[in-house]
Amino acid sequence: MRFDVVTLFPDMFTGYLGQSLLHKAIEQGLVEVELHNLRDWSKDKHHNVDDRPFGGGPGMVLKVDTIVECVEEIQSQPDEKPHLVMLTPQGRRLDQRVVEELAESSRLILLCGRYEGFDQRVVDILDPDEISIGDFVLNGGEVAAMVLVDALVRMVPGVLGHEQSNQDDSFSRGNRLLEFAQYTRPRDYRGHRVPDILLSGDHERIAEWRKQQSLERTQKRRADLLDPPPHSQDESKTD
Ligand code: 6GU
Repeated sequence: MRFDVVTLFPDMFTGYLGQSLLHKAIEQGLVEVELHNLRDWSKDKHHNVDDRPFGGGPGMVLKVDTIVECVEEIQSQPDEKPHLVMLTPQGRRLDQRVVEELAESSRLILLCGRYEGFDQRVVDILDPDEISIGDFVLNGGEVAAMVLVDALVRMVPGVLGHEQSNQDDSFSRGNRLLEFAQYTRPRDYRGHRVPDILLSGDHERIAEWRKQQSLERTQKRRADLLDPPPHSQDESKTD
């Protein structure tokens, strides 16, 4: 899976890309991430990428020409046509279903916004898949893009090393339950003991107990997952 990330702050990604699971996936050639500094596509002598909004108002708007030309250049590479994603609070909300849908593309371009957002003509011309990671406001799309990359690389075969684990996770395909409680050694910490059943060696009863735990947790914390409203996000598709 290949990502082309368009951002004004490529350095925000380097720590994240250099660590742990993602670092390994990149080394193994399972994942490729190319960072593009939007400022490099600016044509004016001060390398400006933003300007004041027509009609007035606070903040700055990302200019249409820089972004369109940057994306067109990335799209002109001869491989498979990438799926273009724009990270914006105006987008459809990311959930595991959307992650699974996006994971079907082997190439994605991720556009990270800043300031008051993009000139509307970026959307009109490039028709990106606009994605938001939730109903709150971030300072820019970079952290949201990292969230998306993190969720997507888990879907790439070979990245996790133990494929069972992403099937078991809360929210994976068909599974809408929260995870059961996990324990490891010691068996007793300050009087907080590991439930006896987990030490019993009876795998059938353990599986039953875990299932029950998942259900109870979900009922208590996220009843909406058990009883989704009709015509919820699962049916809606915006593109
Ligand atoms: Cl993708 N961008 C920004 N700036 N804020 C957000 C977001 C994205 N998703 C939720 N809030």
